Amino acid sequence: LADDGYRLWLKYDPLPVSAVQKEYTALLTAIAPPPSDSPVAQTAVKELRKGLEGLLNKKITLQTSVSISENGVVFTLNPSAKLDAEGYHLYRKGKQTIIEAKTEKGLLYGTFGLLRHLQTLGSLTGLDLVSNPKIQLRMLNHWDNVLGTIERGYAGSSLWKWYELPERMDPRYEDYARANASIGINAVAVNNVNASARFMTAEYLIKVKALADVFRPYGIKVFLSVNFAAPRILGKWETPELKTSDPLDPQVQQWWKDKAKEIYTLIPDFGGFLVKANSEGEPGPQDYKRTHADGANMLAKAVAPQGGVVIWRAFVYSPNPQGDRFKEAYNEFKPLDGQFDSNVIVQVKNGPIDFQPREPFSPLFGAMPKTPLAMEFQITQEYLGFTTNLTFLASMYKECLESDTYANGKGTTVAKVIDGSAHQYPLTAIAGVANTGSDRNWTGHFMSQANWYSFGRLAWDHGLSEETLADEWIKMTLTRVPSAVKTIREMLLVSHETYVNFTTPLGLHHIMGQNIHFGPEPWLERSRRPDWTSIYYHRADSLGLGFDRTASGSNALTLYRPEVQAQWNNPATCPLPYLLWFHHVAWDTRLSTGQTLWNELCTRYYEGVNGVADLQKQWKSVENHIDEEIFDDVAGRLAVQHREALNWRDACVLYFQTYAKRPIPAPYPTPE
Ligand code: GCW
Repeated sequence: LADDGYRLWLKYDPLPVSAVQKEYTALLTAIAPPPSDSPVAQTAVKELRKGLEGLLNKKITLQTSVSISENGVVFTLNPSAKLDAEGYHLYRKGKQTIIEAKTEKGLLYGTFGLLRHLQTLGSLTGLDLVSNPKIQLRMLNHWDNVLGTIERGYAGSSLWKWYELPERMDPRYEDYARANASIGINAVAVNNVNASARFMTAEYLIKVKALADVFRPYGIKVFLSVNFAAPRILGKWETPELKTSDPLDPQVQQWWKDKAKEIYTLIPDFGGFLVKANSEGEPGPQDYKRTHADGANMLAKAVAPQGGVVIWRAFVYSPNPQGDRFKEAYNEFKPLDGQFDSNVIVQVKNGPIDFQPREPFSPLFGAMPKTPLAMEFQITQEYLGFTTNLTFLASMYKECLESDTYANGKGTTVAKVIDGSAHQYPLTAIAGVANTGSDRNWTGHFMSQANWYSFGRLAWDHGLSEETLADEWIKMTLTRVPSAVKTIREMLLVSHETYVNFTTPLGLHHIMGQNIHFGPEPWLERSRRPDWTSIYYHRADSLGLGFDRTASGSNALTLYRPEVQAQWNNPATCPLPYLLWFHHVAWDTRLSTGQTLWNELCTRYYEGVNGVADLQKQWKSVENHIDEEIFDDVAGRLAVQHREALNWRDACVLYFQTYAKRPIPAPYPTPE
């Protein structure tokens, strides 16, 4: 049967006969469930049995116990184990294979850990694997709307069928929860941050409760994005009528407290609120001359009695032709450090602008020691080629997480900021904007499943390398033939840089098509706002290219620690990936590659396209090892990507040439 991609990495087809497969078959014969009837523990048992029966192609019995001299898997709930609450320890004792954890959730993650070990053909001999999550809240943010559309979603429509809920429960809700649990995701915000106030109505809350009930046995908490003006919008229908959403108004505060109570009655483990306020036209506390802290703290007080948290986004920027959007979030949030209630987390996008193919890390990381900062990555490929481009994002996530903020001196990486170790944050969180949708294979581009997978795994352990993540995903999802694994791994690892090369090389950014954020539009000069044009960002002129963010320009570089500034503020030594982020460079300046800026720019665009052709060749070479349906799907999308890459290259090279007035260097052909 052809594989339609629905099962993601949870494929439990029988393992081919091999030494390890024989080892598994001999050792894993029965399961002794944990002494707990919690739904999460039951999920763990159900998943382990399903996985083993599939992979080993035999019945696995459940036994009340498996003794030390019997082959089998034993779940051990040990509250005094030296593990974090959700961590696990997999090891062998006599003939037993043990999944040990302090909590039922730990057992669930341990189960998926063991299955992953088998799916990637790890040996059971000497098995001794301890794993603890480095970040507490590992979240997906869905930008899903009431009408079933998804903002910046490209894989079909929303998974949530609001009009059917709560009476009809699509079985897919549970499949979704399984997939998330298997990679350690434990929280989801189900609706768009550009939030409809409807999600706060009784009509919708029972729908959300129905989803929460499906997710709970998989260890997943539900959050809701809120419209800050909900009291005013919905208060119109209440008596007495509420005419404001001012966070300092006692009636508004009471409205939110009552709302929180209503939600917690339905969903006792409700996670809390996610808020986009005073950003891109959304309402917020500034509408009433209050600060982000006033707004966040008001909501925080509403959910505090039930242990909820408020995740307040820092994605803010106002139109200022003289200013630099790069600095806006920093300027608005940095002064508020220390003013937020203890159950508020501020969620910051990885870069200072907006999920561009490549951005330096946001200067807020390391700058707010008294406020827990969460990372927001995009998994959906808004600026990364939608579902027609193979772009493995683990490389991009790692580049950001491993960037050094120097906040406490050398080695204070972004990862250490968000995992709480740098500033001892009591709360830690990381969010990925989901790339899932109603497409049969969940993510549109089959290979984009790897981005969902890698996000979850990195949220659990940011120390995992992109090579490891690629390997795991390929073996669990596509093939275990070593030569094919190697080729596909190489494809994944180079894919992000390839995409950057044919779209925004050398630190260019925000030159994409304006409305749908697809394809090139570097020539865009006019828009409703200056910072929604392209020329604002690339600043091409007869002299050169790039945004000067040094002291002679916007001076945004000073938002970083001196050590970071020292790396980036000299155009001669600034790493090339960030060059045009920080410097306006003359066309004839010689770069560290030995080429002039103009020639290097052309080279990157042309080599980017050649890189896509290489991906096509590599994919063709593994054809015999890949399911036919998946092979054809990816091959087709790579061909589309090649066409799109040519379009990017020709559009950008010809456009920038009108300023550079220099020939395209040999051996590259001039576009027609
Ligand atoms: O990247 C931009 C998107 C908007 C999005 C916004 C945000 C949800 O183009 O669609 O709105 O970011 O993150 O709030």
